[in-house]
Amino acid sequence: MKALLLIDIQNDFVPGGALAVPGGDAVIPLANALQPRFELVVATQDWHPAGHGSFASSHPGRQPFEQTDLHGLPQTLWPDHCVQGTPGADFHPALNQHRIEAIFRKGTNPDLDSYSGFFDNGHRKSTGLADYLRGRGVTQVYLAGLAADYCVYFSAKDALQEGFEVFFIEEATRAISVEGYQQARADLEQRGARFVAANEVF
Ligand code: VGL
Ligand code: ZN
Repeated sequence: MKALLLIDIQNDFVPGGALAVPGGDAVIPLANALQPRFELVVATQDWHPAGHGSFASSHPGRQPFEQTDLHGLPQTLWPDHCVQGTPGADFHPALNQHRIEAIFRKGTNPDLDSYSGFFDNGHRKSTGLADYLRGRGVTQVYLAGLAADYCVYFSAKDALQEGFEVFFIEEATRAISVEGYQQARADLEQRGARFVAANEVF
């Protein structure tokens, strides 16, 4: 059984949003077209409290995209984004949500960031996504969404580690940084993820 995982297709990650991924809105028509091909569609949602530790604004004198240490973990500082209950945290209005059966929210702990839909960045706490998928009989996980080099990448890595077969639908993702994505892709290929074109899924 295969599941489609829609990662963080939220207003703040598309052009005009607080942490816009270049071309991020281009993933939406494909994400919609892919959904009917799957028996199970699940979404993740970046869902930070105001003042989250990953926000540059929480660190006086620091700027977005600088590196820091957050309670012992390396952390990129981001513009304030996906604050719980704000329009930026909503799914993009063009995303078809009718077939999404479950939504896993992440990044809720103010002291810890969470790129993956499965675990926080310290791998301390599970979101329950892996058990949910196993409970539904899923063995193959297909990934689409934003951003290819952060939340999609870390979700793919954890999915592999959790024993799922992983299919990365490259055209249905966009990256914050092209170089970052090249590294992410090489790492995922080496770990056994498969990169597939959308028309291989249809
Ligand atoms: C993301 C940076 C910070 C993502 C989330 O969804 O890729 N990136 N928070
Ligand atoms: Zn975030």
